[in-house]
Amino acid sequence: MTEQVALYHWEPNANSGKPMLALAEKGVAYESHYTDLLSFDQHKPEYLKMNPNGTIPVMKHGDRVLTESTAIMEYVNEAFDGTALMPEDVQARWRIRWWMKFMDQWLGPSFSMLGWSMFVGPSVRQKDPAELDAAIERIPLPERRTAWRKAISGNFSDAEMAESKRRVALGVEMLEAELGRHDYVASDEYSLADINWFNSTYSLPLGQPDLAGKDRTPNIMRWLKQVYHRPAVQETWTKGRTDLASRYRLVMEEID
Ligand SMILES: N[C@@H](CCC(=O)N[C@@H](CS)C(=O)NCC(=O)O)C(=O)O
Repeated sequence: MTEQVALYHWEPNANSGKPMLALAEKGVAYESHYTDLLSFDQHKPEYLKMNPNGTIPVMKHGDRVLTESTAIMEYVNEAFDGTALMPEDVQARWRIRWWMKFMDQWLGPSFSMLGWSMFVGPSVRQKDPAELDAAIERIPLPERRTAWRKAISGNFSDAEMAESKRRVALGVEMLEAELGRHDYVASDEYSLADINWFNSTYSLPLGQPDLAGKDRTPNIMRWLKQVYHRPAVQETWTKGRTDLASRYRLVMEEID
């Protein structure tokens, strides 16, 4: 009997979107557990039993509990049949891992800081302050407690914000150049690197029009259009419940 897959995810972006898109590309049916980051579902005791770090996503496959979004994508690609999301060529595989590592370690946290200051903080700020304090106290990782406090109070420092903007601008430049060399990120085939990067860059033309758009970054716009049109991407975005899903639809209209 095939083992069941269950995915605990938030919106189909950033980290949650990685296993969602990988599973959809492979045609693997999964039990979807929407885990509402804005209601702090990821810090509830039943969730912490699966992932003591209190971060999303978590995937269960049979009795295996898997964490770390990029590592989960690699697992999905290897554990299931269907479209290969890594090419055969060994150098291309290295390049894909290079690009994913760069995003996860260096650039992703900057995209995240901008997203948290513009979307996550403002979305929860109006909740009762005592309730918010208690919710923050339940967060297991001290660095996530700090991020939540800063997002809620709008207290990311000017220096932190400037550094995040610098990194994002550099990342966009690198992506534009890379997509001039290859059809997709790191290779000429759609791969895990595209999923990884798309999840942080899908709304660039809307959120950062000074950095990305038809005139400034034609390669990124061509790539975004290709990725937006993938059935797996469209199907996955029907699972979005917040304003991020409306942003996805707006960009889709703009690039068509
Ligand atoms: N390295 C982890 C990071 C996971 C992560 O930080 N996820 C964010 C959402 S994109 C989260 O759960 N934040 C909730 C919180 O900090 O409370 C992964 O890639 O899975």
